[in-house]
Amino acid sequence: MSGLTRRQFIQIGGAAAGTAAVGAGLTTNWFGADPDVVHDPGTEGDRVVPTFCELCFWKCGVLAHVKDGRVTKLTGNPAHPLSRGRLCPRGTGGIGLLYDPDRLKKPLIRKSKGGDQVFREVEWDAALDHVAENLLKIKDKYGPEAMALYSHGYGGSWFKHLLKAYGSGNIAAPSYAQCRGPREVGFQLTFGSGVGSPETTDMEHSRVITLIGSHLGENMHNTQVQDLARALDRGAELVVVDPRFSIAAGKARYWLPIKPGTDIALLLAWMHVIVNEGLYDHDYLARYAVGLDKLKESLKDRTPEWAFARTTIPPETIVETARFIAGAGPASLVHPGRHVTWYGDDTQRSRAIALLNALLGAWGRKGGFTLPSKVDLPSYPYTKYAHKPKAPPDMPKDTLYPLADSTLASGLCMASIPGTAAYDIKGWIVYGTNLIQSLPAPEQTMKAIQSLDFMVAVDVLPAEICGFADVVLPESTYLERCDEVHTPPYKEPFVAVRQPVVDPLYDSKPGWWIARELAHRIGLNDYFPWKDSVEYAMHRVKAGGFDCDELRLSGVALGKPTPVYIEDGLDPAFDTPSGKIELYSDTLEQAGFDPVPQYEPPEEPPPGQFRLLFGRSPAHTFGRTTNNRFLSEVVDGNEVWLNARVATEMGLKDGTNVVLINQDGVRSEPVPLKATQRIRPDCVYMVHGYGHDAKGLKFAKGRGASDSRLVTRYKVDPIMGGTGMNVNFVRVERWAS
Ligand SMILES: Nc1nc2c(c(=O)[nH]1)N[C@H]1C(S)=C(S)[C@@H](COP(=O)(O)OP(=O)(O)OC[C@H]3O[C@@H](n4cnc5c(=O)[nH]c(N)nc54)[C@H](O)[C@@H]3O)O[C@H]1N2
Ligand SMILES: Nc1nc2c(c(=O)[nH]1)N[C@H]1C(S)=C(S)[C@@H](COP(=O)(O)OP(=O)(O)OC[C@H]3O[C@@H](n4cnc5c(=O)[nH]c(N)nc54)[C@H](O)[C@@H]3O)O[C@H]1N2
Ligand code: SF4
Ligand SMILES: [Mo]
Repeated sequence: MSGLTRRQFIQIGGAAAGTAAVGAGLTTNWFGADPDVVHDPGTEGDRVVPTFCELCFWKCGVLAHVKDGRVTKLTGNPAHPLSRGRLCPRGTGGIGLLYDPDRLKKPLIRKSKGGDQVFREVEWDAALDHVAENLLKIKDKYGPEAMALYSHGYGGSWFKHLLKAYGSGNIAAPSYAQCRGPREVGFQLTFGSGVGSPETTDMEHSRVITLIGSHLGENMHNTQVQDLARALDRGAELVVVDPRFSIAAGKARYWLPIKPGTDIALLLAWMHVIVNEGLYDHDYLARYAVGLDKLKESLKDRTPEWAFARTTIPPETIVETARFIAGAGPASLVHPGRHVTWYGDDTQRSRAIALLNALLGAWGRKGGFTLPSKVDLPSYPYTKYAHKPKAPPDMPKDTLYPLADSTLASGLCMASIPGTAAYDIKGWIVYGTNLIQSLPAPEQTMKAIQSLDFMVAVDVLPAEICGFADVVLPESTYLERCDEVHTPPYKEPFVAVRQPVVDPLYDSKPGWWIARELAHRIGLNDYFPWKDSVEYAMHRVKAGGFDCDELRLSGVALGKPTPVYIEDGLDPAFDTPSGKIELYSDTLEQAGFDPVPQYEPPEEPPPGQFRLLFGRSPAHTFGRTTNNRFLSEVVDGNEVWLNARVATEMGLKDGTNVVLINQDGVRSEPVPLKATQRIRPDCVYMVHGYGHDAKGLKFAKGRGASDSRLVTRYKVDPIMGGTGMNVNFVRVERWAS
C-alpha cells in the first residue's frame, strides 16, 4: 500500500488536507454567495439548459435555469417522461450539491508525515500518474481481475468501460445485493424478466395497489409517486402491509401492521384464499402459465388461520383483503418494492409477490406491469475488449449463488479479505458509493480495505469512504458534466441527454475525462478515441437517427411507442425455460431450493430488544444529500421511532435523546426519540443516511444516528447472495450526556 502500512482514516477538511476550513455560514450563504466559499469561473448569460438529475438514480429530466453564470433554479422538464414537469423535493435541491462549500476541490494523495498519514493536495497529473502506476502494478503482480470497481451512479459508465478494457469484470454496486437484486431474481424466475429501473409498474392505471413495505411517499421516486397520486385521485385503493404506519398507510383502505419478517406467510395465505375461491385469472393462467396445480397443492395448508399465528394479521382481514385485491385484477398491482434485502429469504418473498401478481393476471396488463421497449441506440464502435476476464471471485458459477445475475458488492468486499474467495481482490476503484454506509458489517468492510494494496475514490464530497483511499479524485457534479445517454425501457421509450449546465467548479473534472486520462496512461488509448463525452454522446444519438441539435435544446426525444399491454395487442414473451410464467420453478428445484416459496420464521428479538428497521426520508437520498444545506432546511436529522406505549413503560418521552445498542454491543450516536402509535411494539425505525463522522462533511457530521453502524449482522440470501439487513436487534437507552 504505497509504502504505508495500515491505512489510517484521514479526515478531509481538517488541517491535514490543506483546504481552507471556511465556516459554511449555513443557511445564509449555503449557496456560496460568499466568494471565500465558492469560486465560480463565471459561465455567462441567462439560459435554461435541459439535463437529467443525479440526486438519486431515477434520472428525471431537469431544466436548469442559469442567471449571471449561476444555476438559480432546477425545475422538471415537461417533455421528459420521468419528470413530466416536476421534480421530487431532492431534485430541486441539486443546487445545494453544486454549491456545497464542502465539495472536494483538488486531487488528494495519501502521504506519511511524522508517523501519521495525511492527504496532500496535488495537481491532476501527479494524481493520475500515481493511480495509473498502481493499476499497472496490480495487473502485473496479480492479473487484472485483482482490481475491482464499485460504481453507483450514471457517471460510472466511463469507469466500467475502463475496467473492462483493463481486463477485469469485477464491477459491482450496492444497488444489487444490498437493494433490488432479490426482486429481480424472483421476478426473472417467474416471468423471465425483472422489474428494472424505472420499474415497469403501471400504477397510474391500477384499481388496487398493494404495498409490501415499499414506502412510496417517503421513498420519493418521482414518476412512481406521481403515478400513485394519479391513481388515488382516480379512486384507486391502497393496501399497505408495513409494521409502521407509513405515509402511504395513511392513505390506505387497509393497513396491515405485520410482524416484521413474516410477509411470506401473508402472501401464501392470500394466494391460498385466491386459489381456493377460484378468484385468479383463469384464462390468463391457462394461456401463459405452467405449474398451477403444483402451486395449488403447496398452498393447501397455508390458511389464513395458519398465517395469523405468524403474522399477527387476523384471519378475517386476510380473507377480506385477498378478495379485495383479487376483485380488481388484472388492474391490481402488488408492488414488487425496490429495497428488498431484508431477511435473507428475499428472493423467495419477491417470488411470492411475483406469483400473486401472476394469479391476478397483472403481468403485461394495464394497471399491472407494462412490457416496455427502449430506444435502441447503437453502441459506440469501440475496439473489442482484448482480455476475457475470470469470473468474479464472489460467485464461482454452480457453487456459491447460482442464480445471482450480477456481481455482489458484498462479495467483492469479502474477496478482498485474503484467502476467503476463489482469488483475492487487491485494489478498488470506488466511484460514487459510500461503502462504509452502504455495505453491511462495517467492520468487515474496514478489514477488506486494510488488506488492499491500493484504493482510489472518485467522489464529489469528502464522504467516509474517501478517508480510506490512497488517492481521492474530485469529480464535477452532474450539473457540470455530460454523461452517457439515457435510454431505459419505459412505456414511453425515450432518449435523454445530460449536458453541462455550468463549467466545473474548483479543480474538479468530469468522470469521462478522469477515465480517459487514466486509460491513456496505461496504454488503453484505443478504448477512449473520442475528444470528449459530448462527441461520444452525439455519435450515439446520430447513429440512432435522432437530431443532435434538437436534443440539445429539449434534453429528451421520444422514440416510437410500442404496445405495452396484452390488451393492446402485445404478444408477451417469457424468457423462462418453459417459455411460460413459472408458478412452479424447476430451475429453483434443480438448484436445491424450494420451487414454490415456503415460510421460515424469522429469529425473534430477545425481551427488551427491538428489531431495527430503516427507510427513506422524502427530502434526502441516503447519506449523499445529508450535507446538502438546501435540502436540510426541510429535514436536518433523523429520529428513532418507538411505540408510544413501550416508550411510556420505559419512562422515555417523545423527544428524549436516546442511544441504540445492538446485539454486538455497538452503540449509535445520540438521537431523538419519536414515541408514536404508528409503529408496532416489537421494532424501531429510523431514516438511513445520518450519523456521518467524516469531518469534511461540515454540515452533516454529527447529525442524527447511523443505522449502518448498527447493521453488524446480516443474513445472506442463499439463492442470489443478497444481504438481508433487517436482522439486527437493539436496546434503547436514555442518552446520558
Ligand atoms: N426520498 C428518497 N427516495 C428514495 C430513496 C432515497 O434515499 N430517498 N432511495 C431509493 C432507493 S435506491 C430505493 S432502493 C428505494 C427504497 O424504498 P423501498 O423499496 O420503499 O424500501 P423498503 O425497504 O421497502 O421500505 C421501508 C419500509 O419497509 C417497512 N418494513 C420494514 N420491514 C418490513 C417487513 O418485514 N415487512 C413489511 N411488510 N414492511 C417492512 C418499513 O417500516 C418502511 O416503511 O427508495 C428509493 N427512493
Ligand atoms: N444500513 C443500510 N445500508 C444500505 C441501505 C439502507 O437503507 N441501510 N440502503 C441500500 C440501498 S437501497 C442502496 S441503493 C445502497 C446505496 O448505497 P450507495 O451507492 O453507497 O449510496 P450513497 O450512500 O448515496 O453513496 C453515494 C456516494 O456517491 C457520492 N456522489 C454523489 N454524487 C456523485 C457524483 O456525481 N459523482 C461521484 N463520483 N460521486 C457522487 C456521494 O458523495 C456518496 O459518497 O445502499 C444500501 N445499503
Ligand atoms: S426522483 Fe428526485 S432525486 Fe431522483 S432523479 Fe428524480 S428528481 Fe432527482
Ligand atoms: Mo436502493
